[in-house]
This record gives sequence, structure tokens and C-alpha cells, in this order.
Amino acid sequence: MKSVLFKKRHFARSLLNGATILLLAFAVPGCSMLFGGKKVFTVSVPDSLAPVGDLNFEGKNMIDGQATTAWQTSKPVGKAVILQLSEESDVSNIRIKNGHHWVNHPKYGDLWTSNARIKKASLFVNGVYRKTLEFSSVYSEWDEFDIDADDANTISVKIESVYPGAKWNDLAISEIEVR
Ligand SMILES: [Ca+2]
Repeated sequence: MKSVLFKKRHFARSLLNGATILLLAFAVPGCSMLFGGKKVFTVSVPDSLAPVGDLNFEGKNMIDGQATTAWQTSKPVGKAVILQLSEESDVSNIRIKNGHHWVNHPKYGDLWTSNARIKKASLFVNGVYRKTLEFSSVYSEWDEFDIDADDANTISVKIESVYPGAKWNDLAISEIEVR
């Protein structure tokens, strides 16, 4: 009985230590080792495609860590996705899962091929034009671009042109990360 109690207490303490480390990771600004340098930000979009069945296409799908969820919009050219960093910080690069990366949906099949992807986009830091991003025409896990911006608060990706989808003209972005 004593040893069972000890094990339970030991387990509870381990859990507590794990939770403390996790809290510290969130509490310490610029704690890049624990986050792999990933910046925390919120995302805003001009509009989103209406849900289809159990699929929704909201902007937050770009920052949920899931390749199978995506933001989608029906008329993408000229629209901007705006990332608001949780704190002003130096940003070295941005990487994007361009298109809808659910390639074996049980009902709709390959959503990457069926939907549109970004071809070219303009990148703005704090509202100032920085560079043009040119995306791969073939499937790639990430399209990655250097930014090297100091004191960034907002990063905007304005869609200039698209690769058309095989079935639909809706543009999809599965994920965005900033470091
Ligand atoms: Ca996602």
C-alpha cells in the first residue's frame, strides 16, 4: 500500500514538473529552444468559404498545426492574410503549406490538386512592402522564404496570382509558421 501511494505521489509530482516546464515555456519571451524559434501570432483573413459538410475553412485553420485543415477563399487575388505577432520581434523567415494538404480525403479525394494554390504573393512587414514570394508549382511540404525583419509586429501575405485547382477555384492555405 505504501509503495502504491509513493508511486501515485511520484507520478503526480512528475506531472506537476511537466506542467511547470510547459508553463515556463509559455511565460518566458523569446524562449526559442523550447519552441524551435516559432513565433506566436493570431491570423486575420478578409473572408472564408462557407463550410462544406464537416469541413470548415476558417482562418484559424492556418495556425492549428494540422496539415489537413485549411483556410479557403473563393476570390483570392488581391486579398491579404495578416499575421499579428504576440509581441514585437525579429523575424527570420516564414513558411507556408500552400494549398489544402489533405491529399486523401475520404469523400473529396486529393484536396491539394483540386483547389487553387498561391503562385505569387507580396510580403509586407508592419505594412511596408518587403518582397515578392514565388511558390512552387508542384507539391511541397513547405514553401519557405527568408524575411530578416527587425521589430516586426505584423506580417501580411497579399495574394497576387494563383495556380488554378483541377476542380475548384477556391484557394487554400493549410498552415503558416514564422520564425
Ligand atoms: Ca491547418
